[in-house]
Amino acid sequence: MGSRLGLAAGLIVLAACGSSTSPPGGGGGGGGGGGGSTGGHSTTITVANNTFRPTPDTVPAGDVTFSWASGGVGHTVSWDSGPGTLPANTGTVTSGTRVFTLQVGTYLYHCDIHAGMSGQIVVQ
Ligand SMILES: [Cu+2]
Repeated sequence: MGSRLGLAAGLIVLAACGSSTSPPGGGGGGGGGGGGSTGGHSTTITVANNTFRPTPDTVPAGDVTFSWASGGVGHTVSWDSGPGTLPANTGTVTSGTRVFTLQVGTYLYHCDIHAGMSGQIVVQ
């Protein structure tokens, strides 16, 4: 009997845990809102140490912002392939943002400094 009560209590705890869904992510850019601008496509890709996030990423055609969050460590965004004329490479950047206007297609890019630091953007 006692064990049966214990089991029931355990189930209740489990259910309580499962129902508390914490929102993923957080942090990051402040969402726009207001103004109701149509077609204001904007996506931010974070350049951290040895990784681009998120990658691969699927975005609407338009501006994509790369935001450096690497603590002053330099990284580049160097384009490997994509539709049309590729955007200019950034050279070494340590902070701030760079904005690229991308057209529909798949872009591949990498960091010149760190082997294996690469990314993909699918523009739809
Ligand atoms: Cu890098």
